[in-house]
Amino acid sequence: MHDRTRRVLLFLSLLVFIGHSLTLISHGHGHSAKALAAAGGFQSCSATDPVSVDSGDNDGFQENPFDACADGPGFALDVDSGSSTSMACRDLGKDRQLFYNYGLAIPAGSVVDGIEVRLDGWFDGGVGALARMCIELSWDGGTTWTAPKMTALLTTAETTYILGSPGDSWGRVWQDTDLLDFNFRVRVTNLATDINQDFSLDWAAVQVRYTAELPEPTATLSPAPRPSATLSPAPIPTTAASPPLGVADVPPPAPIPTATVTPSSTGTLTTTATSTPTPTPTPVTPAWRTTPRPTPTRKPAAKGLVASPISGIDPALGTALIVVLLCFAALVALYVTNYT
Ligand SMILES: [Ca+2]
Ligand SMILES: [Ca+2]
Ligand SMILES: [Ca+2]
Repeated sequence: MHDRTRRVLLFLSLLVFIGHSLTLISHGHGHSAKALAAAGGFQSCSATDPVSVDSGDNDGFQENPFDACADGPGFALDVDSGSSTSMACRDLGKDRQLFYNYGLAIPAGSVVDGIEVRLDGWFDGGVGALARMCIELSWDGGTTWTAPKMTALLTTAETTYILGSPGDSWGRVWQDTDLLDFNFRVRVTNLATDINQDFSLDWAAVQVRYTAELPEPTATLSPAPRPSATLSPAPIPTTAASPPLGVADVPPPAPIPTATVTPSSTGTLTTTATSTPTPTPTPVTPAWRTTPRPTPTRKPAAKGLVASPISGIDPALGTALIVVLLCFAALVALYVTNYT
C-alpha cells in the first residue's frame, strides 16, 4: 500500500475514534439528579437531663439516666414515678426525661421521610397496674414538641418498642438543620395508673430515614486516549522496492531528486523506479511517526539551456560558470600566445 494511502487511512481512523469518544462523553451527560434514600441505623444519645418543672417528681429517671444512651448493659431507673394516675402523655403529674445529642446530621437539602424512636423498657408491675411510655420530638431545643406517641402496655420484661416508622415524619416537614444536636430532642414520659411504679429504660435510640439529592455529575471533557499501537503500524509493503520495517526512531532518508520521466517500451510516458529512493535498505518508522516527505519537484529548464540533471545547479548559474571558464581559457591562451 502506498505511503500516502496509509496516511489517509490512519487519519480517517483517528477521526472516527475521536468522534466515537466524544459521542460516549456526550451520552454521559444529562443525567437527572438521583435521589438516595438512606437510614443511618439507630443512634445513641450522648446527653440527657430530667425535666424539672411541671413533671411529676421533677427528677425523671433519677438513677443512672445516662445508661439509656447505650443498648445494654446498664439501664436508667425511675423509682415511684410521677404524682398522678393519669394515662395522658401531657399530664403534668408525670416524670419526664430529655435525651439528645444523637449526631443525626444529614446532607443539606435532604428530605426526612421518617423518624423512628426505639425504647427498650419495662416496669416492675403490680396488681392491676398499667404502664406505658410516651415519646415527643422537638426540633428547636425543646421549645416546641410534636404530638406524642405511646408504646403498647409495658410488661415486666425488657421489650423493644418502635415508635414512628420509616415513612412517619411525626406530622411535620423537617429541615435537615432540625436534626442537629442543638435542636433535636427526645422527651420520654412515664405513665402508670399507680404512683408507686418503677420504670426501667435500657436504650432510647433514634433512626432517621431521609432522601438525599445526589449532586449532578460534573461535565468534564477528558482528552481522547492516545491511539494504541495496534491501530497505527502500517502493513508491511509487498513491493521489492519498498524499504523493510526497521528500528523505530531512525529518521527517514532525505529524498533524492532522481525522478525522471522516461519513455517506456510501449511508448507511453511512465515514471520509472528511479523516482523512488535508493534501493539501499533503510529503516523506517511507523507511519504515525513519520513526517511528510517533501515531494521532489523538477524545475523546468530555462529556454535554450539543458537542465542540470542531478547536481541541482541552477542552469543560469551553470551558464555563467561556463562563460567565466571560457573567458579564463581565452586569457590563458592570449598569455601563452604573447609571451611564449
Ligand atoms: Ca423519678
Ligand atoms: Ca436493650
Ligand atoms: Ca443501657
